[in-house]
Order: sequence, then structure tokens, then C-alpha cells
Amino acid sequence: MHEKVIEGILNGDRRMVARAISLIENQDPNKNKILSEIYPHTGKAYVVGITGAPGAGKSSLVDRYLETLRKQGLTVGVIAVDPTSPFTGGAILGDRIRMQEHALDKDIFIRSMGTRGSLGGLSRATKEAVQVLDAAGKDVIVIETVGVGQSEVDIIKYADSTLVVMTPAGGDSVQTIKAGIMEIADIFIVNKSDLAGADRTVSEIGMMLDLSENNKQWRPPVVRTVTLDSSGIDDMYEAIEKHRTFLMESGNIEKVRKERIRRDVLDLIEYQIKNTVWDQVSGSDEFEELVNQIMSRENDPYSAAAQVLQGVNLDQCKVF
Ligand SMILES: Nc1nc2c(ncn2[C@@H]2O[C@H](COP(=O)(O)OP(=O)(O)O)[C@@H](O)[C@H]2O)c(=O)[nH]1
Ligand SMILES: [Mg+2]
Repeated sequence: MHEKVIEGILNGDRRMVARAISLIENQDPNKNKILSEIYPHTGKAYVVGITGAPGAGKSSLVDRYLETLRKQGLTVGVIAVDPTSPFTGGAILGDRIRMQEHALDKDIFIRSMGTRGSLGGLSRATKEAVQVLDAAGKDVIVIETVGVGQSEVDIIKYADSTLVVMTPAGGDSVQTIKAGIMEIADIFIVNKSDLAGADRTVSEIGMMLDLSENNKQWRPPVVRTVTLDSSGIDDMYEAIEKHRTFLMESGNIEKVRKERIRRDVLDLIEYQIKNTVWDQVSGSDEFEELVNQIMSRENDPYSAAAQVLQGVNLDQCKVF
């Protein structure tokens, strides 16, 4: 079965791409085999991450950005990650009329991913879905994610250029945005610049950047946009292109991608070992006995862990 999926992905067959992403979401036993086989065909797509508070206008921006990319003849994959949504298969973006128009375009693939299981699982699934779209030949892959927690920061680490979307002072003034989100920004977008307070938001971001230590090589530009009339969308596109050029010319892209690979391999190993350990240990009578011993202070968690570790058999630990 998985040969058909692999062939379909490499041919850019959207049904097979969709099938593969479902297998990823469902943690199908065949998914790692598929991802392994398609891996040699990845690494060509440029990945753009868009994050920000709910309602900041991320989907509207993606929508406009898609128009710009399509005018250039580029093919695009969009993954909208919303950990608060139990829906998958386009529910988040699909209710937006324009997005539906895009969804009919065969060179655009749009997929929403909600939570199935843990948030950690969501960031792994997103990364793997990006690999599928990459192998399917998409030139640009956009990840839209709600900027609320660590998991989103983890997801966005898979983007080559990260856009943080702010809006004119109101609910999400610059100070209230999580420090972690600020640090990952390669480009700041002040969307809804048609509303009052845009100047203030732009200057607040500027002041924050002045204080920041880590923009010696690249100072994130601040771009104003209004999705209602597309103003600033070309500037946003240019800013992404500029950042892409910077990454290529400075050699940073290689550094970043190498670091990503390092982490990916370690993550896979960690994940498999953890599952193996949990399968063997948790729920066993011996483990329950140890828990009781620790509870009554006849044993302690450290000695118990050392004891269990010696008995763990990693022979069954495999990736596929
Ligand atoms: N005034 C104004 N409203 C906007 C703009 N961009 C988006 N919106 C509105 O903001 C709301 C949230 O937009 P959406 O793209 O769904 O935000 P997301 O939750 O960040 O994806 C919608 O009602 C949009 O029509 C803008 O540039 N100006
Ligand atoms: Mg959205």
C-alpha cells in the first residue's frame, strides 16, 4: 500500500498527499517508511512560518500571499495548525471563501491540522506534513500557527523565514507578546494598519529591536499590511525574499538546516526509546510494586529509575 502513496507523493498527486498526511496524523505504522523513502526528494521547498495571536489576520495574510506567489507561477502548500481545533482537513481555512477558491487551484494544497493527542505530537506531525509537501514538489510551504505556547514555537522552528503578526495596540500590545515568540521573528508584520495605533505598534517593535542583542546580522524589518485592500502585501513578499537571500548568502541556511537535522534524528531516537520504555515498564506489576515502595519510602524514584533502566530491553526499539 505504501508504495502507491510514495509514488503519488512524488508525482504531486494531491489525493496521495492528503492520504499521507492522514497517515501521519494517525501515527500509522507505515508513515516512517514513507517519510524515509521520500526524504531524498525533500529540501527544495522554502518554508515560511506565520504566527501571531488569534484574529491578528494570519489566514487573511496567507490568503493574499498565495495570490502573490501564484502570480509568479509558484506552487504552494499551506498547513494551518490550530491546537485549539479538533478539526482536520481544511475546517479552519475552508470556511473562508477566498481560501476555498485557492483550494480549487491544483497547484495549491491547503490542510488544517488540529490536535490529536499531545501538542508535541502536533509539532512532529506538522514537520512531517511539510516533508510530504516538499517531496510533492511545492515551491513554497506556509505554516500558519496560533502564537500561544511552546508547541507553536517548536513548530515554527521548521520555517526558514518566520513572520510574527501584530496588530495596532489593543489586546496584543508588544509587551504582552511572549518573549519566545519575539525571538523567533525574522520579519514583523503590523497587520490591520488601517486601524488607529499602527504607528505606535511599529515604533514599539522598533524600540524592542533596538534593545535586542541578537539582530546584529539580520534586523527584522517591520512591515505594515492591510489585507482588506492588499496594501503592504508586496512589501511583505519582498521582505521574505530579502530574508531568504540573506540566509543563502550568509550561509546561515545551511547552519540552520543542519541543526534541524541534528535535532530531528535525536528526536526520533528519543521518541522511540521513550515508547519502548513506556511499553515495557508502565502498567507492569513490577513497576506498580516499585511505585508502592516509593510511596511508603522504602524506595526512592532515583534508585527505582536506575533499577528499571538496567532491565530495559532496547532490542525491540525500532523506527520502522
Ligand atoms: N481592519 C482590518 N481587519 C482585518 C485585516 N486583516 C484581517 N482582518 C480581519 O480580522 C479577522 C481575523 O482574521 P483572520 O485572518 O481569520 O485571523 P487569524 O485568526 O490570525 O488567522 C477577520 O474578521 C478579518 O476580516 C486588516 O488588514 N484590517
Ligand atoms: Mg487563521
